Amino acid sequence: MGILDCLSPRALVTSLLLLSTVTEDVFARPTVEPKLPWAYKGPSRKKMSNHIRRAMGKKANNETCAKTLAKDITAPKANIWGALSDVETAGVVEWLFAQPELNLTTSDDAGEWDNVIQLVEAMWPNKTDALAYVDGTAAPPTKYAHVLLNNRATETPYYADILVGPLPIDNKTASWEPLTYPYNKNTGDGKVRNLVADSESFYTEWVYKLGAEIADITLDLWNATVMGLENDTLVVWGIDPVWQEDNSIIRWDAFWASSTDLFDSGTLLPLGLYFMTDMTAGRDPSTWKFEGWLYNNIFYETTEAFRAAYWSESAPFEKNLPAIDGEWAWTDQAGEPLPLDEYHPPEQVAPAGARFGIDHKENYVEWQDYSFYISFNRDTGVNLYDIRYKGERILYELGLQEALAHYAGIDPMQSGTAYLDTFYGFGPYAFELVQGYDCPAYATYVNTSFYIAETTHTHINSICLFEATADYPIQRHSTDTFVSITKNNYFVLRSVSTVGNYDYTFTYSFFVDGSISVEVRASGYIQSAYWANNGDYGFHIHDALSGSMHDHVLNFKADFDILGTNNSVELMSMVPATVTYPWSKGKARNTMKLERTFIENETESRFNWGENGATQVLIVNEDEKNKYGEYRGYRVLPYTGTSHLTVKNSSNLLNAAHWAEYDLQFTKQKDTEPRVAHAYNNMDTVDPPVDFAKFFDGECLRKEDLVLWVNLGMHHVPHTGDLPNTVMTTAHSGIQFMPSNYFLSDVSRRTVHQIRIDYEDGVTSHVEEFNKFTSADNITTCKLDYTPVKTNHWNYTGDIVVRKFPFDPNNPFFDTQGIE
Ligand SMILES: *[C@@H]1O[C@H](CO)[C@@H](O)[C@H](O)[C@H]1NC(C)=O
Ligand SMILES: *[C@@H]1O[C@H](CO)[C@@H](O)[C@H](O)[C@H]1NC(C)=O
Ligand SMILES: *[C@@H]1O[C@H](CO)[C@@H](O)[C@H](O)[C@H]1NC(C)=O
Ligand SMILES: *[C@@H]1O[C@H](CO)[C@@H](O)[C@H](O)[C@H]1NC(C)=O
Ligand SMILES: *[C@@H]1O[C@H](CO)[C@@H](O)[C@H](O)[C@H]1NC(C)=O
Ligand SMILES: *[C@@H]1O[C@H](CO)[C@@H](O)[C@H](O)[C@H]1NC(C)=O
Ligand SMILES: *[C@@H]1O[C@H](CO)[C@@H](O)[C@H](O)[C@H]1NC(C)=O
Ligand SMILES: *[C@@H]1O[C@H](CO)[C@@H](O)[C@H](O)[C@H]1NC(C)=O
Ligand SMILES: *[C@@H]1O[C@H](CO)[C@@H](O)[C@H](O)[C@H]1NC(C)=O
Ligand SMILES: *[C@@H]1O[C@H](CO)[C@@H](O)[C@H](O)[C@H]1NC(C)=O
Ligand SMILES: *[C@@H]1O[C@H](CO)[C@@H](O)[C@H](O)[C@H]1NC(C)=O
Ligand SMILES: CC(=O)N[C@H]1CO[C@H](CO)[C@@H](O)[C@@H]1O
Ligand SMILES: [Cu+2]
Repeated sequence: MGILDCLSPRALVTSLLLLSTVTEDVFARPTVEPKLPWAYKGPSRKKMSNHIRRAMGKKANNETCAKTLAKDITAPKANIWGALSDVETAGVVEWLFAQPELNLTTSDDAGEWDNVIQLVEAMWPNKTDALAYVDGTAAPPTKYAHVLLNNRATETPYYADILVGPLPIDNKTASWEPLTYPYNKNTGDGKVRNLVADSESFYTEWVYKLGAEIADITLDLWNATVMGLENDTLVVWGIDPVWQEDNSIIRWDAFWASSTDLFDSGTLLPLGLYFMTDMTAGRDPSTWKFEGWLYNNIFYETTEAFRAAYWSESAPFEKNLPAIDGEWAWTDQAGEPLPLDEYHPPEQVAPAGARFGIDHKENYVEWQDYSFYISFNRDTGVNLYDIRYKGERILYELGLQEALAHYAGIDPMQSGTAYLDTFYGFGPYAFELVQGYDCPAYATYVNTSFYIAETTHTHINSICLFEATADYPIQRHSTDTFVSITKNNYFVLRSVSTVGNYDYTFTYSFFVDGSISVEVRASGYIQSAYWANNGDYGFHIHDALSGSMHDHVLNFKADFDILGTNNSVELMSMVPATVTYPWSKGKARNTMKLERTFIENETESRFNWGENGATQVLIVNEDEKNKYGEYRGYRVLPYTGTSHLTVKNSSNLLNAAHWAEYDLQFTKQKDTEPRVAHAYNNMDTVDPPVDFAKFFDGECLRKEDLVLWVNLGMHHVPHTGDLPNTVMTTAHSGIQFMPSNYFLSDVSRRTVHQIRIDYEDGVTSHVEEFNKFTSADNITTCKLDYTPVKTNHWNYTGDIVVRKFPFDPNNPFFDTQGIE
């Protein structure tokens, strides 16, 4: 327990008066050219980018630009956060099948009552071991596999996280043990119940039986049935997570029309009929209880009651319109083309080829003064590690933790829905990117892989890396004698995960001023609601549709290491103040001032962006003051809107997503608290594998290794413009991390992509081009052609699969399916 460790004094609240000493007219012309200091002299691990420069120099100048991908470089250290090799995975799988006590069945042969391997992936190393290797001379941490077993050969099916190793597997040394330390479930045995073990029975046996029972009604309402026959045009699916209050397991399911074309419009076709099932009794479908129908906000406890009401002659049954698929729900070009739209729009090219390097084996990237390692896992997709600027680590880890979409509505389907998306996983759905659309045509791509059913699937070209020039400068200033202006060239890593109906585009950007941003944009199909009676929960957006209100909250881990791991969180607020000054002739002046305070411990470390955005959140190193006595640090600030969960104490989520409750949450870094959630938190919302609220046990946060868990998100009330798909212009949330007194001045001054033009009396007197390397040869080191514009899209292939058991590395095949 940290309470006793917390020896820091009570927060020192100091007020600072900012007395401006600038007296000169800021609009006056400078008499001497300002000498712009390049003041930062941090320890440089090595001269970065020298090898990138050499690689660029080697290029023949008749190469076309489209082919000048990132330069091959060599990572300074192995990527200890990287994926298992094919051989390592195959070794683990073979070994697992040889352990009789695990009683495993191969996925192809397994039914609902067999134990299967759900997941095999690299176990992430403890930070302490990782740093000893990355920063020191220690050997790389011993490799283990994180395996998730789906144990269904029992009345009480459960998932079990286990650790297998060391790797590579050797029959003499290999062993497995329950993996418990990263989780905090009360039972603490690395197991969580499986509430979806009988999904197949549910969606076939149970649903088809009910579908047949009310076929007379569905035929009359919609000329459609769901009975497991060829002519089914209805589909049934329901809430997630299932209701788990009071030791009962209840589901609500809804009837939807099937989409009638290749488009994925199913979530736009609700029909307004719902039913309840109580599955508390166990796994056998004969023990499940049908609990009633809901239509038009009227609940019928039995099918007989529903049928009687439906066909009643005395009290005519009120039928509502069904949602009907059509062009309104399809995404292809439609309508009169826009003026001049047939001409090609402007396009960026990379005339010198890529100006960055990647070690494809280690997934290590260098761009200008930045470097980082890429990691990829099933649950959360991309995570970045050891993000450095000029060799100095800024962040140990940065990446998505969990994403929820919490709906509400008059009906139990919308009311009961609060998706926790890592259940489905961001890794399995990080599909191949579309060149020239998701990323510029000149981007460099990285493959990613995930394990499923004794195979490894590779998403080809699923992460892209590229440089771009913003359509606005990073700096400018004009006077009546000169203008100085600098391009905003920045570097991007992007991946897109399509989890069900929604496409999340994740963008990590690195800027020349030392700032870093994380953004998420959403597109794809909304999950709509049936409109009847839903006016308090969404706009009426189509004949039978309500744009079902929902919150998106996406949690990111930002493990800052500012000049070491001893960091503190300083809050600096601008506050209104009434102050009498020696010069104010005894009069109080209404003005404002700064208030500074430190977050002392985990009892006060969860909070929201304050009113009026007046509070700066600074992660500083109190032992690293700059020469003016200010702490060097990084500031965290919203880039575009963010959100936390509106619902308090959600009946759907109970203890499964306490991470969504605030905008910003700081904890002390611990190897036992590596992730905000477990992918199967939705299987036990009362006592989930990871209950984030338990992270807050009062530990000290002054001069400690800190982790920020920050939420991005959107309060989404879909309007007509969300049809057919939500658009990424506005479905957008982002956060920035910016240096705050970290350098002695703006480090973007180093870029040569700036210019100063002096002029007087209508005549240009001097043009200072800072890029001294602008000979024609250097500008065009590759042949500019229009290849990027005409990207060949016939090479989009989808995922490649390699069978692991039996191991068959030489016969890869194509199959793009996240989870079978
Ligand atoms: C935690 O911080 C609060 C507020 O600064 C303070 O009241 C409390 O005493 C601190 N707890 C410990 C254990 O230091
Ligand atoms: C590029 O130039 C080199 C050397 O002049 C030549 O060997 C090579 O064939 C040329 N390549 C193309 C694609 O024209
Ligand atoms: C092993 O699993 C099978 C189903 O795959 C089951 O029938 C059998 O009872 C299980 N054996 C043990 C010892 O649990
Ligand atoms: C990682 O840290 C946890 C918690 O301290 C510990 O239980 C575990 O053994 C460590 N793992 C390794 C490989 O040292
Ligand atoms: C390890 O054990 C398995 C199962 O008993 C066996 O098939 C395999 O050949 C063994 N491997 C080695 C290297 O001994
Ligand atoms: C009902 O659907 C069937 C096809 O499933 C179609 O042949 C029939 O014309 C439809 N009836 C009406 C009234 O639309
Ligand atoms: C589908 O076929 C079954 C069996 O022939 C029939 O009972 C049902 O009415 C059909 N459904 C529709 C929508 O026509
Ligand atoms: C991605 O996978 C494809 C297909 O296996 C392969 O051709 C390509 O070289 C891989 N790309 C990288 C960067 O490894
Ligand atoms: C971090 O703080 C601890 C004690 O709070 C101290 O022992 C350690 O030397 C500090 N580390 C650095 C790099 O200053
Ligand atoms: C949350 O709601 C449940 C009932 O749904 C209640 O038992 C529990 O006490 C509530 N918790 C809090 C912190 O309000
Ligand atoms: C390009 O710029 C470099 C300096 O980086 C210079 O040495 C070289 O002569 C220039 N020209 C060519 C053709 O590389
Ligand atoms: C890079 C690559 O795979 N290019 C292939 C794209 O597809 C065409 C055929 O459509 C092949 O000829 C190229 O080799
Ligand atoms: Cu949304």
